[in-house]
Amino acid sequence: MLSDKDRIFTNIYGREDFRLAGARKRGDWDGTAAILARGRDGIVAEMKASNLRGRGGAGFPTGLKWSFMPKVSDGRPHYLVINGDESEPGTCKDREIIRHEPHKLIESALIASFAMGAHTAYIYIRGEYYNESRNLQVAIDEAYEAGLIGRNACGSGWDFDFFIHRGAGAYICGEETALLESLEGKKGLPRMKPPFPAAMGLYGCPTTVNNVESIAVASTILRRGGAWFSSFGRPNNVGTKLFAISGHVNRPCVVEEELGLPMREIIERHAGGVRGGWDNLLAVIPGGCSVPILPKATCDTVLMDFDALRAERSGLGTAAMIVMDRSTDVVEAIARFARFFKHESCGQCTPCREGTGWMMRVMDRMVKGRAEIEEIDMLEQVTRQVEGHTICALGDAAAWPIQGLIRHFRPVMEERIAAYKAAHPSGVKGAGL
Ligand code: L3W
Ligand code: SF4
Repeated sequence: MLSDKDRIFTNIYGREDFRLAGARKRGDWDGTAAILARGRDGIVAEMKASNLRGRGGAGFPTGLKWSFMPKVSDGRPHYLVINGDESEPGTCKDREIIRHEPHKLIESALIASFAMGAHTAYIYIRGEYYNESRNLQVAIDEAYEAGLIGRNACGSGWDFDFFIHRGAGAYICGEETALLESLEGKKGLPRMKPPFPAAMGLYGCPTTVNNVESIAVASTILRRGGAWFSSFGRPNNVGTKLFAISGHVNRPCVVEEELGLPMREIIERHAGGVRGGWDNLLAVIPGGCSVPILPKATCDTVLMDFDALRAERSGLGTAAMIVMDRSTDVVEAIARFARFFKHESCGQCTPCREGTGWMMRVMDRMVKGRAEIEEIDMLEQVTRQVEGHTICALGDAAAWPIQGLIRHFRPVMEERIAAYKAAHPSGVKGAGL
């Protein structure tokens, strides 16, 4: 359990002023020049020592990612790009940072950019986050006015500019290379990797793309030390983390906790427990709609971190916990995700473009039970054909929730098919794709 003194985002609920005066009271912009004076290598070393893993879904070590940026400039500018596209269903944590803690984000962006030799940072914000981007712009303007960013930021001798770019509503633009394309003014189509953005990113220049939360914790890590941050959680799964808890709980919320706590404890302590009590729980999707669902039996004991959830064949993802009680039609819930991924596929690669449509149509029939039992295995096989065979992770993300459904709720699907057959003894009507 995290105590208040160890919370990084002390204004996450917006109870205090988000502007510069309020931020300074909370400790932001305190000694920033001294942090910059530690030099690029010193900052990157501290971030590595913190063992922070990316908070956007993939969990890639942040300090290591920063170290990939070229040390010596070949004349191309370097860029930091902050991913605030936050479109993963269930995920609403970055929004709270942008609107209530914008100075923490701007200060951290300065430090991160300096550490990677970048004079410019862009934040790509989900288009619907209009009020959030307005708060952030207020904070950016204040920071320029106070000399904290801009020419000779914080008196450090480093020039630093920070720009907001608002997205236009495509989920795929949260994928880092699609985001870069969109930022360049093009259609948000993911690029093949490698080359990774550190070698060839925005406008073909060395770029680091980090999630909002990954960046926003940096100033506190640099102030309090990598060892402090890594003292929370378990080895390889350290630090504090924002969890977004939604669905059938008594008090949906975003809360900062340490990694590695039992899922049940987080839900009961912070979200007021499951509606109707823990025994009324059916399942939880622990990391946004891209990761496989977990049944109650697993939720009883599983820990909320990268490795524990991976061991259960799910994932931490964005740590957005979607809680479903026993009133949930779990087949319909996963079918809705299938519709979402079909809608959001950019259509660039065949397994995803065709596979998401195929999965959606079969899932729609599964909801009604209008299918053959053998089609459950066929559906599973289709997910395997999509997974790992696409340019970006959207294909995987479309496949995994269905795999989780079949793994844990196959009897529900079979019962539904049997019920439909019983109600339609003359045969399954309208089967087919
Ligand atoms: C240099 C190497 N850089 C990897 C970098 C790479 C990227 C990061 C992670 O997907 C996941 C996805 C969603 N040299 C490198 C290297 N990198 N190897 O490390 O890369 P990767 O490919 O493992 O993941 P990704 O493509 O960034 C992200 C999942 O997150 N997700 C949802 C995301 C939604 C949101 C949101 O709404 N905020 O984040 C949930 O699970 O499915 O698996 O930077 O360049 N050798
Ligand atoms: Fe586009 Fe899907 Fe291919 Fe990603 S996996 S590039 S979203 S078609």
